Amino acid sequence: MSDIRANGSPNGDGAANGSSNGNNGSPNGGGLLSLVPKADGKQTMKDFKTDQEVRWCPGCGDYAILAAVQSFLPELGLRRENITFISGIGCSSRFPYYMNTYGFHSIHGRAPAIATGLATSRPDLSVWVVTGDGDSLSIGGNHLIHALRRNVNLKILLFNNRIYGLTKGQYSPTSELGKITKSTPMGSLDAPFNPLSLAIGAEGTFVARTIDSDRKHLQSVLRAAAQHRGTALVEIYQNCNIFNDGAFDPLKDAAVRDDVTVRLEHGEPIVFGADRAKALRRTPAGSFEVVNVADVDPAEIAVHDAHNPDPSQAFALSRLDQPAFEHTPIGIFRDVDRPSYDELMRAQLDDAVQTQGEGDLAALLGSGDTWRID
Ligand SMILES: Cc1ncc(C[n+]2csc(CCOP(=O)(O)OP(=O)(O)O)c2C)c(N)n1
Ligand code: SF4
Ligand SMILES: [Mg+2]
Repeated sequence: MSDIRANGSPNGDGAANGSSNGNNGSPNGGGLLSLVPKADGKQTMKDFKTDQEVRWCPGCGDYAILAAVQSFLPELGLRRENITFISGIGCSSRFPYYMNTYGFHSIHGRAPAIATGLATSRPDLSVWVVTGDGDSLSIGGNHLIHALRRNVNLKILLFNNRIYGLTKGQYSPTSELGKITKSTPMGSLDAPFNPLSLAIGAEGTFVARTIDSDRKHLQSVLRAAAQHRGTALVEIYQNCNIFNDGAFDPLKDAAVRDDVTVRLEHGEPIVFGADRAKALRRTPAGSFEVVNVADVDPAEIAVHDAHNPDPSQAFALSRLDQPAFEHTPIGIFRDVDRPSYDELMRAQLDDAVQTQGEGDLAALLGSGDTWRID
Protein backbone atom coordinates (compact mmCIF):
# COMPACT_ATOMS: atom_id res chain seq x y z
CA MET A 1 0.00 0.00 0.00
CA SER A 2 1.31 3.43 -0.79
CA ASP A 3 1.09 5.89 1.99
CA ILE A 4 0.35 9.59 1.86
CA ARG A 5 2.00 10.87 4.99
CA ALA A 6 0.93 14.01 6.74
CA ASN A 7 3.77 15.75 4.94
CA GLY A 8 2.13 15.00 1.63
CA SER A 9 4.98 12.92 0.26
CA PRO A 10 3.72 9.67 -1.26
CA ASN A 11 5.62 6.77 0.33
CA GLY A 12 7.48 9.28 2.46
CA ASP A 13 10.10 9.41 -0.28
CA GLY A 14 11.74 12.42 1.24
CA ALA A 15 11.23 14.63 -1.83
CA ALA A 16 9.96 17.18 0.64
CA ASN A 17 9.55 16.65 4.31
CA GLY A 18 7.08 19.36 5.15
CA SER A 19 9.54 21.26 7.25
CA SER A 20 10.76 24.72 6.41
CA ASN A 21 14.04 24.30 4.56
CA GLY A 22 14.80 27.91 3.92
CA ASN A 23 13.68 27.68 0.31
CA ASN A 24 11.92 31.05 -0.09
CA GLY A 25 10.44 30.43 3.32
CA SER A 26 8.19 27.82 1.72
CA PRO A 27 7.21 24.95 3.99
CA ASN A 28 7.38 22.44 1.18
CA GLY A 29 10.36 23.54 -0.86
CA GLY A 30 9.45 22.52 -4.40
CA GLY A 31 9.04 18.78 -3.99
CA LEU A 32 6.74 18.51 -7.03
CA LEU A 33 8.78 20.86 -9.22
CA SER A 34 11.58 18.31 -9.05
CA LEU A 35 9.39 16.02 -11.19
CA VAL A 36 9.61 18.47 -14.12
CA PRO A 37 12.60 17.83 -16.43
CA LYS A 38 15.34 20.45 -16.52
CA ALA A 39 16.40 22.37 -19.62
CA ASP A 40 19.62 21.30 -21.33
CA GLY A 41 21.25 24.72 -21.27
CA LYS A 42 20.94 28.12 -19.68
CA GLN A 43 17.81 30.02 -20.63
CA THR A 44 17.12 33.73 -20.97
CA MET A 45 13.98 35.84 -21.15
CA LYS A 46 14.25 35.75 -24.96
CA ASP A 47 13.67 31.99 -24.92
CA PHE A 48 10.19 32.57 -23.51
CA LYS A 49 9.10 35.21 -26.05
CA THR A 50 7.11 34.28 -29.14
CA ASP A 51 6.87 35.85 -32.58
CA GLN A 52 3.23 36.78 -31.94
CA GLU A 53 2.28 40.46 -32.03
CA VAL A 54 1.27 41.41 -28.49
CA ARG A 55 -2.22 42.81 -28.82
CA TRP A 56 -2.91 44.62 -25.58
CA CYS A 57 -3.59 48.36 -25.45
CA PRO A 58 -0.45 50.48 -25.13
CA GLY A 59 0.19 51.08 -21.43
CA CYS A 60 -1.76 48.04 -20.20
CA GLY A 61 -0.41 46.45 -17.02
CA ASP A 62 -0.46 43.06 -18.74
CA TYR A 63 2.81 43.95 -20.52
CA ALA A 64 4.65 44.34 -17.23
CA ILE A 65 3.31 41.02 -15.94
CA LEU A 66 4.29 39.25 -19.16
CA ALA A 67 7.82 40.65 -18.95
CA ALA A 68 8.07 39.68 -15.28
CA VAL A 69 7.00 36.10 -15.99
CA GLN A 70 9.25 35.76 -19.05
CA SER A 71 12.27 37.05 -17.17
CA PHE A 72 11.50 34.91 -14.11
CA LEU A 73 11.06 31.50 -15.76
CA PRO A 74 14.72 31.05 -16.79
CA GLU A 75 15.65 30.81 -13.12
CA LEU A 76 13.51 27.67 -12.75
CA GLY A 77 15.58 26.10 -15.54
CA LEU A 78 12.73 23.85 -16.69
CA ARG A 79 12.32 22.47 -20.21
CA ARG A 80 9.99 24.84 -22.03
CA GLU A 81 8.20 21.82 -23.48
CA ASN A 82 7.24 20.86 -19.92
CA ILE A 83 5.75 24.23 -19.02
CA THR A 84 2.19 25.07 -19.95
CA PHE A 85 0.01 28.17 -19.60
CA ILE A 86 -3.75 27.61 -19.63
CA SER A 87 -6.08 30.59 -19.83
CA GLY A 88 -9.78 31.32 -20.11
CA ILE A 89 -11.19 34.32 -21.98
CA GLY A 90 -10.37 37.99 -21.49
CA CYS A 91 -7.52 40.38 -22.31
CA SER A 92 -5.35 38.66 -19.69
CA SER A 93 -6.20 35.29 -21.17
CA ARG A 94 -4.28 36.13 -24.36
CA PHE A 95 -1.18 35.37 -22.29
CA PRO A 96 -0.42 31.86 -23.68
CA TYR A 97 0.07 33.28 -27.21
CA TYR A 98 3.02 35.27 -25.94
CA MET A 99 4.75 32.50 -24.00
CA ASN A 100 7.12 30.21 -25.87
CA THR A 101 5.85 27.20 -23.94
CA TYR A 102 2.88 24.94 -24.50
CA GLY A 103 -0.44 26.58 -23.77
CA PHE A 104 -4.17 26.60 -24.25
CA HIS A 105 -6.39 29.67 -24.70
CA SER A 106 -9.41 27.75 -23.52
CA ILE A 107 -13.03 28.35 -22.50
CA HIS A 108 -14.39 31.23 -20.45
CA GLY A 109 -13.90 30.44 -16.75
CA ARG A 110 -12.84 26.85 -17.36
CA ALA A 111 -9.06 27.16 -17.26
CA PRO A 112 -8.79 25.61 -13.75
CA ALA A 113 -10.82 22.59 -14.88
CA ILE A 114 -8.72 22.03 -18.00
CA ALA A 115 -5.52 22.59 -16.06
CA THR A 116 -6.70 20.13 -13.40
CA GLY A 117 -6.90 17.40 -16.03
CA LEU A 118 -3.41 18.21 -17.22
CA ALA A 119 -1.81 18.50 -13.80
CA THR A 120 -3.34 15.27 -12.52
CA SER A 121 -2.30 13.24 -15.56
CA ARG A 122 1.12 14.82 -16.18
CA PRO A 123 3.25 15.30 -13.05
CA ASP A 124 6.16 16.13 -15.37
CA LEU A 125 4.53 19.47 -16.30
CA SER A 126 4.66 22.84 -14.59
CA VAL A 127 1.07 24.01 -15.07
CA TRP A 128 0.16 27.71 -14.86
CA VAL A 129 -3.30 29.24 -15.17
CA VAL A 130 -3.77 32.83 -16.31
CA THR A 131 -7.17 34.34 -15.66
CA GLY A 132 -8.93 37.67 -15.13
CA ASP A 133 -11.24 38.83 -12.34
CA GLY A 134 -14.26 38.24 -14.57
CA ASP A 135 -13.02 34.95 -15.96
CA SER A 136 -12.13 33.47 -12.58
CA LEU A 137 -14.72 35.00 -10.30
CA SER A 138 -17.86 35.37 -12.46
CA ILE A 139 -18.35 32.54 -14.92
CA GLY A 140 -15.42 30.55 -13.52
CA GLY A 141 -16.06 31.00 -9.81
CA ASN A 142 -17.06 27.42 -9.23
CA HIS A 143 -14.03 25.98 -11.02
CA LEU A 144 -11.70 28.25 -9.11
CA ILE A 145 -12.95 27.35 -5.65
CA HIS A 146 -12.85 23.62 -6.30
CA ALA A 147 -9.31 23.72 -7.68
CA LEU A 148 -8.32 25.52 -4.47
CA ARG A 149 -10.24 23.11 -2.26
CA ARG A 150 -8.64 20.09 -3.92
CA ASN A 151 -5.16 21.65 -3.87
CA VAL A 152 -4.39 20.64 -7.44
CA ASN A 153 -0.79 21.34 -8.43
CA LEU A 154 -1.54 24.58 -10.36
CA LYS A 155 -0.14 28.08 -10.19
CA ILE A 156 -3.03 30.48 -10.82
CA LEU A 157 -2.22 34.07 -11.81
CA LEU A 158 -5.36 36.13 -11.30
CA PHE A 159 -5.01 39.46 -13.12
CA ASN A 160 -7.32 41.73 -11.15
CA ASN A 161 -8.07 44.99 -12.94
CA ARG A 162 -11.52 45.23 -11.33
CA ILE A 163 -13.24 45.43 -14.74
CA TYR A 164 -14.10 43.38 -17.80
CA GLY A 165 -11.42 44.64 -20.18
CA LEU A 166 -11.96 42.56 -23.30
CA THR A 167 -15.69 43.26 -23.55
CA LYS A 168 -15.03 46.99 -23.14
CA GLY A 169 -15.57 48.03 -19.60
CA GLN A 170 -18.44 46.32 -17.78
CA TYR A 171 -18.23 45.96 -14.00
CA SER A 172 -16.74 42.75 -12.62
CA PRO A 173 -17.06 40.84 -9.32
CA THR A 174 -14.16 42.86 -7.93
CA SER A 175 -15.49 46.28 -8.99
CA GLU A 176 -16.22 48.46 -6.01
CA LEU A 177 -19.76 49.16 -4.81
CA GLY A 178 -21.23 52.12 -6.67
CA LYS A 179 -18.86 51.69 -9.63
CA ILE A 180 -20.17 53.45 -12.72
CA THR A 181 -19.52 51.44 -15.87
CA LYS A 182 -21.27 50.84 -19.17
CA SER A 183 -23.37 48.10 -17.58
CA THR A 184 -23.94 49.98 -14.30
CA PRO A 185 -24.70 53.55 -15.41
CA MET A 186 -26.14 54.41 -12.00
CA GLY A 187 -23.49 52.58 -10.01
CA SER A 188 -22.94 48.93 -9.17
CA LEU A 189 -25.20 47.45 -6.50
CA ASP A 190 -23.05 44.33 -6.06
CA ALA A 191 -20.82 43.92 -3.02
CA PRO A 192 -17.45 42.88 -4.49
CA PHE A 193 -15.52 39.71 -3.87
CA ASN A 194 -12.21 39.96 -2.11
CA PRO A 195 -10.28 37.30 -4.10
CA LEU A 196 -7.90 36.49 -1.26
CA SER A 197 -10.64 36.11 1.34
CA LEU A 198 -12.43 33.87 -1.12
CA ALA A 199 -9.33 31.76 -1.76
CA ILE A 200 -8.57 31.37 1.95
CA GLY A 201 -12.20 30.43 2.59
CA ALA A 202 -11.96 27.85 -0.19
CA GLU A 203 -9.13 26.10 1.69
CA GLY A 204 -6.36 27.60 -0.48
CA THR A 205 -2.92 26.49 0.67
CA PHE A 206 -0.97 29.31 -1.00
CA VAL A 207 -2.56 32.73 -1.29
CA ALA A 208 -0.64 35.84 -2.29
CA ARG A 209 -1.02 39.31 -3.72
CA THR A 210 1.35 41.38 -5.78
CA ILE A 211 1.22 44.27 -8.23
CA ASP A 212 2.08 44.71 -11.92
CA SER A 213 4.32 47.73 -11.37
CA ASP A 214 6.68 46.10 -8.85
CA ARG A 215 8.61 43.50 -10.84
CA LYS A 216 10.91 42.55 -7.98
CA HIS A 217 8.00 41.83 -5.66
CA LEU A 218 6.00 40.09 -8.39
CA GLN A 219 8.89 37.77 -9.14
CA SER A 220 9.52 37.01 -5.47
CA VAL A 221 5.90 35.84 -5.20
CA LEU A 222 6.17 33.82 -8.43
CA ARG A 223 9.31 32.16 -7.07
CA ALA A 224 7.51 30.94 -3.96
CA ALA A 225 4.37 30.00 -5.91
CA ALA A 226 6.36 27.87 -8.35
CA GLN A 227 7.79 25.87 -5.44
CA HIS A 228 4.44 25.33 -3.75
CA ARG A 229 2.91 21.87 -3.51
CA GLY A 230 -0.64 22.27 -4.77
CA THR A 231 -2.66 25.28 -5.86
CA ALA A 232 -0.99 28.67 -5.56
CA LEU A 233 -3.35 31.59 -6.07
CA VAL A 234 -1.55 34.84 -6.90
CA GLU A 235 -3.71 37.93 -7.23
CA ILE A 236 -1.94 40.54 -9.33
CA TYR A 237 -3.30 44.07 -9.21
CA GLN A 238 -3.22 45.03 -12.88
CA ASN A 239 -3.99 48.43 -14.32
CA CYS A 240 -6.44 48.57 -17.25
CA ASN A 241 -5.57 52.03 -18.45
CA ILE A 242 -8.48 52.10 -20.90
CA PHE A 243 -11.50 51.09 -18.82
CA ASN A 244 -10.38 51.42 -15.19
CA ASP A 245 -7.29 53.57 -15.17
CA GLY A 246 -5.69 54.36 -11.85
CA ALA A 247 -7.52 51.63 -9.91
CA PHE A 248 -4.41 50.94 -7.83
CA ASP A 249 -2.83 54.41 -7.87
CA PRO A 250 -2.33 54.69 -4.09
CA LEU A 251 -0.06 51.63 -4.28
CA LYS A 252 1.91 53.10 -7.20
CA ASP A 253 2.15 56.80 -6.41
CA ALA A 254 5.68 57.40 -5.10
CA ALA A 255 4.36 60.09 -2.75
CA VAL A 256 2.10 57.73 -0.76
CA ARG A 257 2.76 54.10 -1.71
CA ASP A 258 5.19 53.35 1.11
CA ASP A 259 2.68 54.64 3.62
CA VAL A 260 -0.18 52.44 2.42
CA THR A 261 1.62 49.28 1.35
CA VAL A 262 2.06 46.62 4.03
CA ARG A 263 4.77 44.21 2.84
CA LEU A 264 4.30 40.80 4.43
CA GLU A 265 7.42 38.74 5.18
CA HIS A 266 7.06 35.41 6.93
CA GLY A 267 8.51 35.50 10.44
CA GLU A 268 8.89 39.29 10.46
CA PRO A 269 6.99 41.86 12.54
CA ILE A 270 4.39 43.59 10.39
CA VAL A 271 5.80 47.10 10.32
CA PHE A 272 5.24 49.55 7.47
CA GLY A 273 5.22 53.18 6.38
CA ALA A 274 7.90 55.30 4.69
CA ASP A 275 9.67 55.70 8.04
CA ARG A 276 8.45 52.31 9.35
CA ALA A 277 6.54 54.08 12.06
CA LYS A 278 3.32 52.05 11.69
CA ALA A 279 2.57 48.45 12.57
CA LEU A 280 -0.26 45.95 12.83
CA ARG A 281 -1.62 44.64 16.10
CA ARG A 282 -4.14 41.84 16.48
CA THR A 283 -7.32 42.90 18.28
CA PRO A 284 -8.99 40.65 20.89
CA ALA A 285 -11.69 39.98 18.27
CA GLY A 286 -9.06 38.61 15.88
CA SER A 287 -8.93 41.41 13.31
CA PHE A 288 -5.94 43.72 12.79
CA GLU A 289 -5.57 47.34 13.70
CA VAL A 290 -2.96 49.88 12.68
CA VAL A 291 -0.88 51.27 15.54
CA ASN A 292 2.05 53.67 15.85
CA VAL A 293 5.23 51.76 16.63
CA ALA A 294 6.21 54.45 19.13
CA ASP A 295 2.99 53.96 21.10
CA VAL A 296 3.07 50.21 21.72
CA ASP A 297 5.15 47.55 23.38
CA PRO A 298 7.13 45.80 20.57
CA ALA A 299 5.71 42.49 21.81
CA GLU A 300 2.24 43.69 20.77
CA ILE A 301 3.26 44.03 17.11
CA ALA A 302 1.98 41.10 15.07
CA VAL A 303 4.54 38.76 13.52
CA HIS A 304 3.53 37.40 10.12
CA ASP A 305 3.10 33.63 10.10
CA ALA A 306 2.26 32.50 6.57
CA HIS A 307 2.77 28.86 7.56
CA ASN A 308 0.15 28.84 10.31
CA PRO A 309 -2.30 26.00 9.61
CA ASP A 310 -5.06 28.14 11.16
CA PRO A 311 -6.20 30.45 8.33
CA SER A 312 -7.70 33.11 10.59
CA GLN A 313 -4.66 35.40 10.62
CA ALA A 314 -4.29 35.27 6.84
CA PHE A 315 -8.02 35.92 6.49
CA ALA A 316 -7.89 38.89 8.85
CA LEU A 317 -4.98 40.31 6.82
CA SER A 318 -7.00 39.90 3.63
CA ARG A 319 -9.75 42.11 5.12
CA LEU A 320 -7.40 44.93 6.07
CA ASP A 321 -7.69 47.05 2.93
CA GLN A 322 -11.47 47.22 3.00
CA PRO A 323 -12.89 49.33 1.51
CA ALA A 324 -10.08 51.44 0.05
CA PHE A 325 -6.29 51.25 -0.22
CA GLU A 326 -5.53 52.72 3.16
CA HIS A 327 -3.33 49.86 4.37
CA THR A 328 -2.93 47.19 1.72
CA PRO A 329 -0.96 44.04 2.46
CA ILE A 330 1.01 42.53 -0.41
CA GLY A 331 3.08 39.35 -0.32
CA ILE A 332 2.35 35.80 0.75
CA PHE A 333 -0.61 35.69 3.12
CA ARG A 334 -0.73 31.92 3.45
CA ASP A 335 1.67 29.12 2.47
CA VAL A 336 0.93 25.81 4.17
CA ASP A 337 1.77 22.23 3.32
CA ARG A 338 -0.96 19.78 2.42
CA PRO A 339 -0.91 16.83 -0.01
CA SER A 340 -1.86 17.87 -3.51
CA TYR A 341 -4.81 16.28 -5.26
CA ASP A 342 -2.66 14.89 -8.06
CA GLU A 343 -0.27 13.18 -5.61
CA LEU A 344 -3.19 11.61 -3.77
CA MET A 345 -4.77 10.50 -7.03
CA ARG A 346 -1.58 8.91 -8.33
CA ALA A 347 -1.07 7.09 -5.04
CA GLN A 348 -4.64 5.80 -5.15
CA LEU A 349 -4.18 4.56 -8.72
CA ASP A 350 -0.96 2.79 -7.68
CA ASP A 351 -2.83 1.14 -4.81
CA ALA A 352 -5.58 -0.01 -7.15
CA VAL A 353 -3.07 -1.60 -9.53
CA GLN A 354 -1.17 -3.25 -6.69
CA THR A 355 -4.24 -4.73 -5.06
CA GLN A 356 -6.41 -5.43 -8.12
CA GLY A 357 -3.95 -5.64 -11.01
CA GLU A 358 -3.94 -3.69 -14.28
CA GLY A 359 -7.44 -2.61 -15.25
CA ASP A 360 -9.36 -3.66 -18.35
CA LEU A 361 -11.56 -0.80 -19.57
CA ALA A 362 -13.65 -2.94 -21.94
CA ALA A 363 -14.30 -5.47 -19.16
CA LEU A 364 -15.22 -2.67 -16.77
CA LEU A 365 -17.68 -1.12 -19.22
CA GLY A 366 -19.31 -4.50 -19.81
CA SER A 367 -19.57 -5.34 -16.13
CA GLY A 368 -22.27 -4.66 -13.56
CA ASP A 369 -25.69 -3.44 -14.60
CA THR A 370 -25.78 -3.24 -18.40
CA TRP A 371 -28.74 -3.33 -20.72
CA ARG A 372 -29.05 -4.45 -24.28
CA ILE A 373 -31.49 -2.43 -26.37
CA ASP A 374 -32.89 -4.48 -29.27
C1 LIG B 1 -19.64 32.11 -22.33
C2 LIG B 1 -19.18 33.53 -22.47
N1 LIG B 1 -19.78 34.48 -21.78
C3 LIG B 1 -19.36 35.77 -21.88
C4 LIG B 1 -18.35 36.09 -22.73
C5 LIG B 1 -17.92 37.51 -22.85
N2 LIG B 1 -16.67 37.79 -22.16
C6 LIG B 1 -15.48 37.65 -22.75
S1 LIG B 1 -14.21 38.07 -21.76
C7 LIG B 1 -15.27 38.47 -20.50
C8 LIG B 1 -14.80 39.01 -19.18
C9 LIG B 1 -13.38 39.38 -19.18
O1 LIG B 1 -13.04 40.00 -18.00
P1 LIG B 1 -11.78 39.54 -17.17
O2 LIG B 1 -11.81 38.10 -16.90
O3 LIG B 1 -11.73 40.44 -15.99
O4 LIG B 1 -10.56 39.78 -18.16
P2 LIG B 1 -9.85 41.11 -18.65
O5 LIG B 1 -10.32 41.33 -20.05
O6 LIG B 1 -10.22 42.21 -17.75
O7 LIG B 1 -8.38 40.76 -18.59
C10 LIG B 1 -16.59 38.25 -20.87
C11 LIG B 1 -17.76 38.50 -19.99
C12 LIG B 1 -17.73 35.05 -23.44
N3 LIG B 1 -16.67 35.27 -24.23
N4 LIG B 1 -18.16 33.77 -23.31
S1 SF4 C 1 -8.79 46.84 -22.39
FE1 SF4 C 1 -7.64 47.15 -20.48
S2 SF4 C 1 -6.99 45.10 -19.81
FE2 SF4 C 1 -7.57 44.97 -21.99
S3 SF4 C 1 -5.66 45.26 -23.13
FE3 SF4 C 1 -6.67 47.27 -22.96
S4 SF4 C 1 -5.77 48.21 -21.13
FE4 SF4 C 1 -5.32 45.99 -21.03
MG1 LIG D 1 -10.62 42.08 -15.63
